[in-house]
Amino acid sequence: MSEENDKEVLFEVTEDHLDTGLRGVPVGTCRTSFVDPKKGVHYCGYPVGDLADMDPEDVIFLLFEKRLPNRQESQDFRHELAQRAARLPTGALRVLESLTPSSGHPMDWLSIGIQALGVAETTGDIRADGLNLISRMPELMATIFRLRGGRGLPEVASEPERGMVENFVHLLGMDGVDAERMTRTLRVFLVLHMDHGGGNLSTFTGKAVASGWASLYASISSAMNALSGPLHGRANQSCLEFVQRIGTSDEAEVESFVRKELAARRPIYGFGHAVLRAEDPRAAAQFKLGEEICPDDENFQTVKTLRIVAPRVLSENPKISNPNANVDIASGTLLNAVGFHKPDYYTTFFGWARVAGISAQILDERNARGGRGTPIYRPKYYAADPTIRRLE
Ligand code: AMX
Repeated sequence: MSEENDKEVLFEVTEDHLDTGLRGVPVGTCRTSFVDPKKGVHYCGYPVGDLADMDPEDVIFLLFEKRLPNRQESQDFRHELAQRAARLPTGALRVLESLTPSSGHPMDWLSIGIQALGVAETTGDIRADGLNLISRMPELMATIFRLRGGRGLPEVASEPERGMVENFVHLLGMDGVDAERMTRTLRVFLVLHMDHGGGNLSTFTGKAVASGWASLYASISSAMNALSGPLHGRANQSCLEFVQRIGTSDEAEVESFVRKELAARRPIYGFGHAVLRAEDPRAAAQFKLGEEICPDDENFQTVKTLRIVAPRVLSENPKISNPNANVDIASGTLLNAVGFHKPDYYTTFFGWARVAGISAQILDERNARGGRGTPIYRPKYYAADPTIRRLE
């Protein structure tokens, strides 16, 4: 405790913290989730691994209400989401249809789609806007997948009462896939990716934009742009590409590949983390799911070997704070195994999941200070020239 004001000193900011992307500098509190460096992310106190097999709708309820629903509440909430899932407004569809199918990254489409929905549907009530957007995501996602693939708008009517993931798979209308396996994989993927504390770039960006009282849609669209970067959400796309380049599950060959990549100063995708200091429980949950849905898949065999080999090799470098598997190690492999063969779409699933967590966090910040909301974000920047700094 400092003697002056009886407040606990959480962190001493020194000059070394400047220009480090706010690394580790505390800036707020988060009610939806926290990340324990050893045990990973917890949603409202629940370790994420314990939630992995739950209905995504129940986990969304948890993030908004800070408790799990009982059976009746669960049914009511699913019904509420289904009611909110009116057909996408024509204006938003026209915006997406006007884009050239093969152009841009799918994350650009997602961000544009959310912004276009906001043009048509913003009410200004953050809770209602958040739940409306969450409920429209299955159709928005399926529309983006289909239009980009040159397959036109969904050919079947939206059936939101099926459940969010079930409706997405239904609207996607992909031939030759096992819809049950696809649904199972996406349900777990969504739950595992919904939230990760307040300071990750996309969440922080969404909340920063929202703090100026921008609309929920504008804030989430901004968050999706933040997520689209290769150092952030787009790493899950790189991971599968990396695994496919390895092309073997032989331990000695995988080790030799890892050593060559490190010698060439390239990252070992799927390993390391800015905050976690042990294997990410979200990685463990996906390995468990892989054993269930695709135990013989070649890429899955490779990531299983990588999980053994890479931490051993990365540990040789004392600079690497966490040599263990992160969330991205197996997600691309699983998505590919159930029929999503284009890695550039993987980050949109991450984005879909995060819409829930970021919306819930924006709502919490808007309700803070007795309803006045968290003040507009305004961190301090010093002049780069230290002589001017001294004059301040
Ligand atoms: N492969 C190669 N080098 C690695 C590494 C890895 N998996 N993990 C860490 N390092 C290197 C860093 O690049 C850094 O090198 P530098 O000093 O030359 O800049 C050094 O080890 C120390 O890094 P760190 O403090 O342990 O981690 P960080 O916070 O700087 O970086 C991360 C974290 C995730 C960017 C890094 O571990 C990495 O690049 N991993 C591979 C890419 C990946 O899987 N990304 C997905 C992360 C999960 C997510 O957020 N989606």
